[in-house]
Amino acid sequence: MQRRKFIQKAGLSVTALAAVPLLAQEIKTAHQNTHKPFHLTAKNTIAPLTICTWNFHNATSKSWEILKAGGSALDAVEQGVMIEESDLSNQTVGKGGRPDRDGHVTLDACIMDPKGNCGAVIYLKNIAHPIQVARKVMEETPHVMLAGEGAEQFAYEMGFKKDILLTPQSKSEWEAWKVTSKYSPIINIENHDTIGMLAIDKNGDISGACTTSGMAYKMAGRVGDSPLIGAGLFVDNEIGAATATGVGEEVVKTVGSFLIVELMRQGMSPQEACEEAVMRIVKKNPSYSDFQVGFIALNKKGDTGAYCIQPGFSYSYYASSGQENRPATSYI
Ligand code: SD4
Repeated sequence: MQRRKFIQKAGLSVTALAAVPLLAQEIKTAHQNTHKPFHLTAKNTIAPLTICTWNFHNATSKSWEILKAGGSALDAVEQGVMIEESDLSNQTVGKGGRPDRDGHVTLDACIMDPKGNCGAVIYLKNIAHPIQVARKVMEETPHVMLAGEGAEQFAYEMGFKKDILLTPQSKSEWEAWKVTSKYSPIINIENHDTIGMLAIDKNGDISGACTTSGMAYKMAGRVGDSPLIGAGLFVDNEIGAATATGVGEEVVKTVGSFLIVELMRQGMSPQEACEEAVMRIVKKNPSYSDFQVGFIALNKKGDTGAYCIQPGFSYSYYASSGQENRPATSYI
């Protein structure tokens, strides 16, 4: 009712508003009511809880270990995703990631805490744990994002060691690609491994992290959604959080993770919100059947959801009920 009233009255011209201060006050009140923080009741809340994109059970195991011991959601997501950053067989995250088309491994990551603070690194070379650097950007600088050489320089100043990120496996695959393949921005739908992780700690506080080497054989300098707050990851401690995997360009165009959190604010469940975010992409892009995008989300109560374009996406879930690989439903 309040909302309808606000919409009707918002249709009045600015001059009319200025001339009727009482009405302006009413609108302000209605606006405040409409945007009243949406608090989910603590009743039936599942916490602690951790989820991540794909079946990265080692990552949720690590994250759960921290949460179970009473650790913060922020530590849980940072250390959880670091498991994948260290895993050389994961060719979409950290060391061992596939390079760009010029043979350089460039990493993107971001992290967000319950207070809404965030940090990100973009196009970071030679550092094995971009998520840790992202956290340092959040905690040790007045900025939220550092890119390229500046990010690398900052990492060395923070004590990180230079590392060679291109493994023999990724190097030989890249060399084969140079001979047989041409550049295509479409990720093979079977070939996604970016990790986005969300967690709620015992205090009910939410954090998130996302880390990737991005699209294989991308153009030099290309940045996807994963380090962009709002696109690859968004956390609002009053509402919930969301994160993405898949073709970053599509996620950026719809500001997918922010969209999901806002839809949850308006009353959607995490599942409904993920579905709506995928639908926005599908509606805008007629070639949706050629690429994958998947979202996962949780709300303050600990309800979770996931949705994607192509079949085959799942997420790892860990709460006091145990660890599960939960398959996501898909548009196709
Ligand atoms: C990107 N979203 O850079 C990432 C890629 C990805 O699984 O998610 N791969 O566009």
